[in-house]
Amino acid sequence: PFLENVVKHEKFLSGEYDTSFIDHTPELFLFPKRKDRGTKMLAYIGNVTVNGFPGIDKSEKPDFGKPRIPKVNLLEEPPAGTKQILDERGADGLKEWVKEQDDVLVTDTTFRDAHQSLLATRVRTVDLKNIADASARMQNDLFSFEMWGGATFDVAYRFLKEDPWMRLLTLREKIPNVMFQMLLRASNAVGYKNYPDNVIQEFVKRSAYAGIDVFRIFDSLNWVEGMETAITAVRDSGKVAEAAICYTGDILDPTRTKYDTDYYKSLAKELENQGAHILAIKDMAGLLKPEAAYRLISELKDTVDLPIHLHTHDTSGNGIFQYARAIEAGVDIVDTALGSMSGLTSQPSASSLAYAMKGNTRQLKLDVDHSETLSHYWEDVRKYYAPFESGMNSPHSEIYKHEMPGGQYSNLQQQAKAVGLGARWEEVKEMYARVNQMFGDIVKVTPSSKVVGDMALFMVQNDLDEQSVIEKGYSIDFPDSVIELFSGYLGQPHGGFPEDLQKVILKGKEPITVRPGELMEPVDFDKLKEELFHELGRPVTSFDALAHALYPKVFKEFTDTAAQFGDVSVVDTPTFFYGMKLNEEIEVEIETGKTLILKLVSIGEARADGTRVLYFDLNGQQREIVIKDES
Ligand code: 3PY
Ligand code: ZN
Repeated sequence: PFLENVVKHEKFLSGEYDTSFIDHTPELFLFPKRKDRGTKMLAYIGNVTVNGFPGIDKSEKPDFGKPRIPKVNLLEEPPAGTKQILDERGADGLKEWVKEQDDVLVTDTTFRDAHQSLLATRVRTVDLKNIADASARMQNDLFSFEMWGGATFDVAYRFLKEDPWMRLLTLREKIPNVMFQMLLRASNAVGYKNYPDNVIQEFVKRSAYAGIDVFRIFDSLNWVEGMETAITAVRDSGKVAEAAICYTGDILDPTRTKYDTDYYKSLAKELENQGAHILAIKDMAGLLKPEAAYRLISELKDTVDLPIHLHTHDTSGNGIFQYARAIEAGVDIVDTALGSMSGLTSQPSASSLAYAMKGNTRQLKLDVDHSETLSHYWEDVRKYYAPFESGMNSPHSEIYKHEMPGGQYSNLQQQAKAVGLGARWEEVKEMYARVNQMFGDIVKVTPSSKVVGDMALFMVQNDLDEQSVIEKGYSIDFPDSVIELFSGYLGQPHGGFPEDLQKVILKGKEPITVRPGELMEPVDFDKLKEELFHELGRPVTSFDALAHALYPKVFKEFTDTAAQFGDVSVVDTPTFFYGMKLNEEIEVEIETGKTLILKLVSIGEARADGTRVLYFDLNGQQREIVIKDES
């Protein structure tokens, strides 16, 4: 436990320690109460075996077989890649290097947006870790792995009961050669509301330190003022500030004048002036039609002197066509996913795009054979997450009408099910488009998209339409997120809020028009750590304090689960979701070199008090675990 405390200590992790570290760090001698990790693990497994996993219909554990992990030589270091270029030349040097490339560079989103968009963000660290050695060696020519941020942070704590910082540290250790990229929601960090400036600064500093190289920063209303703090913090940390324009509307439609090419050009110029190293076009819903991509990228190339990184979602099925036209127009970097995790609400397939570009002057910087081999692993692993699939199995051109971000589709569908609207999903989607118009046609991306989604669910549930919202508005208790948006707490939309709607939502309260961060008290991190230290009875890292500052309730629930069940991130995914079958034997590596061998021997009858006794073999010794049967 002492060594564990040392390696987990933030001074040790940050490299800010010297020979007096041990003498001056008394908390290193604070050992957690002697916990029996084996018993806690059995309690977790016993509980899922008897009661199932939330959100998954309880069923016998399917037989998934072993996923295909390509063999690589671990004795050989992964070949040098973009991470080394960044470390040697700095962010400006990296930017120049990108500009010099003739090939189209590729970001692989399999570790983040692909599963956020296809599998409700549920992919667990253990499944990323198991393929990381191979990915480092077989995808060494990527521009970056997008592997963190967006919804992954919150979902890790909330649903997977694992620590996202550990995900970052674990993958960084295994993939030292390719840049790591995250999605940062500017002043909303990885949350759904604005935070005080010092939370954003601290978050960027710690993420950079823990392994993030490229920060894609966007504001959910394209409000540049809301992006300044984050861009500056990234620049100060020496990392790559990739400032994003969120694409909405349709520049090809002369009747949709609100978001025209000039609007995007002036945004791009502002972001360049803010100090962006790279400009991202974030087509979060996949609305950028191929010809629009060609025109937009061509115009932006003439407007700014920055590399351009294009991100889309393939919901309409037009993703490859879009990228091909963008490549002709000179785009520098595109986002793709490995074949088996691509398409539909996810990114276009890397290998399909590479084949589609054969014979063109510009080629993708990508090893197609390696991508295909790695795709087999994800084909196998994706099956574990089948209960979180959205059910969409063909391209949906209706996306051009409802404009729902790919990353939101499967998540909002889960939300709809949770409030009993699963069967009315078609109505919810249609209402989503109507709410957008009601809100004045806003940019829809987290968190503004979540507000539109919340309002759509609310209106379907309460049988409301545009007219009744205005007429009965004063007596309606609007969802909190809607009140926050219209109060100005997510920033200012292009063109302002519709006034009549704002009045009924705010019911006399004055909205703000300044940057919300200006009005918020900074978080006192030292005090917070001290409080958490007493509450949790264990050493508290800056990572913990940040998680608490972002989502106090979710973090508290996470620490409660960890106290009850230990670190559940180490258990394999089928067991995590389904528990164990009778007489099944599994192995769980609870730390490097320390493995538990578990067998479920029998499950007792339910007793009068509603409990059951489960008998396990744990490393050859019999253990009894009492589980409350919730059925
Ligand atoms: C996120 O913010 O999580 C997104 O993926 C937005 O597209
Ligand atoms: Zn996306």
